[in-house]
Amino acid sequence: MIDILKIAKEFRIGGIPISYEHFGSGHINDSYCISMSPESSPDYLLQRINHHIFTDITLLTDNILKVTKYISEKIYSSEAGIPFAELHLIPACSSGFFYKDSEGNFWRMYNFIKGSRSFDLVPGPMLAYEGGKAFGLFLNLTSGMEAKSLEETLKNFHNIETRLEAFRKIRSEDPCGRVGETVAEISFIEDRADEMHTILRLGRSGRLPLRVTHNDTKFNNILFNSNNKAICIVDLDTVMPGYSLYDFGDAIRTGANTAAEDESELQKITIDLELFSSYSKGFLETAGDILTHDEKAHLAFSARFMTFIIGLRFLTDFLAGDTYYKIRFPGHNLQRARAQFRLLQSMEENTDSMKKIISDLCKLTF
Ligand code: ADP
Ligand code: GN1
Ligand code: MG
Repeated sequence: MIDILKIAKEFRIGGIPISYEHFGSGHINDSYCISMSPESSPDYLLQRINHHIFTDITLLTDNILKVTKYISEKIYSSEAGIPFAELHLIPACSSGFFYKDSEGNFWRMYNFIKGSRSFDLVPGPMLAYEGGKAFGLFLNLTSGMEAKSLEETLKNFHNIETRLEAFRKIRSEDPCGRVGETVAEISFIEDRADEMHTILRLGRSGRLPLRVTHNDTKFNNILFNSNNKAICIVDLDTVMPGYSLYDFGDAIRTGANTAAEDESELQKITIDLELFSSYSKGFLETAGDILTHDEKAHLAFSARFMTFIIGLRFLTDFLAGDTYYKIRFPGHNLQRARAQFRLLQSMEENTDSMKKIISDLCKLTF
């Protein structure tokens, strides 16, 4: 049993940690909200970092320090009033901003954003709009940072070429004998594989600017206050050089879906055009000024792309024997992949409407 409160004391916190609660529904790290005594002391968010995935914790931490510092300076120096709460890492008592325990686990701590909550499913268009504004603002605020000033915490994270290569390798090796169950999903992937190189090709031909991007813009990585205003972007492990289209697309994948990411009843899964429109409106209000014509022209496609690549990763992990994502039951990754592919089909059926929504919002024809 890991003694969470003991680990919390390895950080420079005000007060005494007295209780904790397992927090969040992420697939990679483990998060705990730490409550303190006296009650007036602020709470903290303690996280065990998955070091099998993030193998260079120093590099990861340096990236997070750079980004949180940059955003905090913007928040404090802005006269216009940036509506974000400040997020920062808490120093470890020994040195640096993480702690390695005797079993080799890596831990870090953030200030807990008081009174905040996140949503796995978007409760309605107003929150989608707020979420869009928040991720757009994140992109806008970090647009002054040199993308290359950050390291790649996970190489080729959204690179479709390497993701397809990994998938095809596992498919041919079939280490767990699961390929037989996934024949339909495999042909679904291969039918779309070529088109899904669009963003990579645009990027390589210099038509997409490399930016500081978040790269994991799941809706539950936005914190909202009790008035349902978005006040913070969290989960900064994958903030690194990338394309804005990845951030927009991944947010739509979870932020405009009528069902959960792993919904088993596929008929419940569709792209909700009202949520799509609201998220896009918010995003373009805060990021529209910095985006290029090519970026805007591919926003609708990016939603299909990110849904495809995440479905591909779930299926690859299923075939590999569930080594990457946490699962709650056997077959969970296959169920997640099927849900993503159903969502992608719904997006394909609604491609014209999605494109029209974006071009109307941008007042441009693509
Ligand atoms: P994971 O990698 O597991 O998704 P996150 O960093 O996203 O981890 O944290 C999990 C959840 O914890 C988030 O979805 C959010 O609800 C909550 N959370 C994360 N950071 C904070 C914070 N600093 N203050 C309050 N809640 C937070
Ligand atoms: C993982 O940690 P979490 O749950 O926010 C994954 C994302 C996927 C997401 C799918 C580092 O994010 O890339 O989009 O699951 N993060 C990493 O739900 O692989
Ligand atoms: Mg998260």
